[in-house]
Amino acid sequence: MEKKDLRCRSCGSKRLETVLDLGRMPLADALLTEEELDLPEAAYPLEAALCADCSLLQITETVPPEVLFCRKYPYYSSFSDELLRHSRENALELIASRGLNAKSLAVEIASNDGYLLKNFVEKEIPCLGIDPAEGPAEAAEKIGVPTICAFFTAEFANELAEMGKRADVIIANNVLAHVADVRGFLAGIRTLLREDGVASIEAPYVRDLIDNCEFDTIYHEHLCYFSATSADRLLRNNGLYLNSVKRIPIHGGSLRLYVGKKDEPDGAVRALLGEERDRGIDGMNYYNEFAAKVGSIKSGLTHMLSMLREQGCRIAAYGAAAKGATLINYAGLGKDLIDFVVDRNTHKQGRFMPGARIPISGPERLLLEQPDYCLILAWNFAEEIMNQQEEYRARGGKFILPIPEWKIA
Ligand code: JHZ
Repeated sequence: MEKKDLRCRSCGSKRLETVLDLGRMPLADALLTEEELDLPEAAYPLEAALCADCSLLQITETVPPEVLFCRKYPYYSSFSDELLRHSRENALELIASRGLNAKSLAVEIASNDGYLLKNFVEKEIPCLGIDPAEGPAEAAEKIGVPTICAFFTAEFANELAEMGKRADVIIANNVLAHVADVRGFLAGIRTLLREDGVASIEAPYVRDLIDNCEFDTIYHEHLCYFSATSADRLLRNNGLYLNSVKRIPIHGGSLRLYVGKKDEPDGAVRALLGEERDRGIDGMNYYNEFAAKVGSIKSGLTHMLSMLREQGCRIAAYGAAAKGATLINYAGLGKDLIDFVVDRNTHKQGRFMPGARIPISGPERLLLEQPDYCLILAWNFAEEIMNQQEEYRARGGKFILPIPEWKIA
């Protein structure tokens, strides 16, 4: 059904069809302080819709970016060893393949706490991070990663270009999908990128989202959910080209898009576009069963946790992740079912999950209290988490994975 006044974020079409409606949800990273527990909490509609013209899956609500990403943004990339490893490989591959040296410039948009650019600093390759979140940007500066605390926009790119800056490589991981003015963002990349430069862009892959029912990765920060097809169309319409692509496992399955100013697609791009065409990823049929599957994850999970509770079990959760906020709030998992959440990120500890208001502690609490079960909300890092928590398991603790359907790990 056509949605009044709503237009596709990529192509401007009005033909948006609802794929999943999660109702009103709090902001996933708006972790509460103790004082805020007495105050009302904002909630916004969270609905994903498919564009019948360019096939981009997107949410319909746009929360102002200043509300989402600036003050008190609690996400710091460096708390996952796996992400650090992944990012180092990303950096080293770009350095080698592009022959970067002391005369080059690498720019990262959404550079967070310097988790990736520190590899360029180590190799003495000039780099610049850009990130609007004050805390993470300060942390990056502290470890020697030059960082400007700002949103990356077309205007901002013009200012950098006027200062004589041109990038050989632009890295934009987990940010394209977050940007409301996506066309301005891409115009900025065009301005800043050298003629023969490459932009390396990572974004969660909509195919993994649908096939593995990763519905909890839908939250207000994530405006778009890309396929190679929808990304290719968006880029082309903005004077940039998808020239190579990789499927990568990070964050439950992502795409790494290699983008340039000339139209030179390689075999990997042609193959993936072909696969997506064969699967019908640009049509509503691909998304038809998704909402029903999400509904059954919700009922299965709440039923199982309620049964455990009735048996007198203590249940905790691991990972105060943004996706965790979607999962617990959509499934209605409150303090009555989950006693506490643990997270290594010290900026999240002492705060409370939005909506459900479950307290967040350091991971040591698992061994101190030894709950019978621990639901892994950051399931994308399940292996890393379970390896760290061998002692909890050795003492009889059990991990539960919530998706694509709950299982005891
Ligand atoms: P994590 C993030 O989403 C951030 P989130 C952002 N919203 C985005 O776009 C996506 O990624 C792609 C903790 N942890 O990264 C750290 C431990 O405590 O899966 C994090 O708080 N111990 C911008 O927030 C959380 O879990 C560990 O051993 O959904 C993981 O959050 C590990 C590995 C992680 O994503």
